[in-house]
Amino acid sequence: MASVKEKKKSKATSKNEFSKSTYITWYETMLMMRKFEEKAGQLYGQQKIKGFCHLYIGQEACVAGAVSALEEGDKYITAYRDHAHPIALGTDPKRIMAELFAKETGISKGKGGSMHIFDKEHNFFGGHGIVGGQVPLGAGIAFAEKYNNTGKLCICYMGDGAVRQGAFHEALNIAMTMKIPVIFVIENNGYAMGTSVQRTSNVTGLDQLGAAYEMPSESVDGMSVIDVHHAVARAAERARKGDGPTLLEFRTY
Ligand SMILES: Cc1ncc(C[n+]2csc(CCOP(=O)(O)OP(=O)(O)O)c2C)c(N)n1
Ligand SMILES: [Mg+2]
Repeated sequence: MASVKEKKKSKATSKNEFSKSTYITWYETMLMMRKFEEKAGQLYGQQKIKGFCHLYIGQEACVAGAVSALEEGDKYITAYRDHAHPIALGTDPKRIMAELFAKETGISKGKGGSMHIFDKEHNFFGGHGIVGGQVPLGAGIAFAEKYNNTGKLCICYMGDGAVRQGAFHEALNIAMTMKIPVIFVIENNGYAMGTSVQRTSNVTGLDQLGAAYEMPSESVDGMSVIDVHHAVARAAERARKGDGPTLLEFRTY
């Protein structure tokens, strides 16, 4: 299976207009993610995969639509729900599966397991088990791109649980102040383990959290690969122009 990146030949000409190959690539990539996760879930249930194993079933469009909207060389970082991102970026799924089995042939040499998939060659910087831990790291990676004048950006994913961490707010503040080329993506799947978004804050529309920093923010249908693509493309354009970060809430499940 070719990655979204390899097959990305045509750009959107206008809203909701994509080439046949883009639709097919989205479909193939999301299907590969789904099949990979179904198999991982089955093997975890059989206790053949040890440790933790967080699946991405249902959230596939959040990654597929972003990869198609970004450029080669842009960086990706996420939390522990991290099997799908490298699949879309072109990592051999066999090396991800080998990692789940703690094999030396795994993409993190078998030392990381499910929560710590890394593939620098494909611009994937993990795979982080500490909720919110990757948010300042994502801002830092993006800062390096700005400092080195590469024209590239970093897209930093997190769950809805991460936005209640102080590090999230610190990262947003410094990123907006320094106009760092980072796209913060909150995958709002309604729950942080068993705790619903409503139980953790008075503010449940998570795109509103950008307002304190005057950060451009949008709430997006994360179940629509097309909406995700357009939102990420808009954010990327801002980042590359030097206008700094964007906060995107992807509503997903
Ligand atoms: C700092 C920290 N506190 C607590 C935990 C335990 N923990 C693991 S997953 C999780 C919930 C995170 O939910 P969310 O960010 O919404 O991600 P989702 O699993 O929904 O993708 C928590 C609290 C942790 N890993 N790190
Ligand atoms: Mg969540």
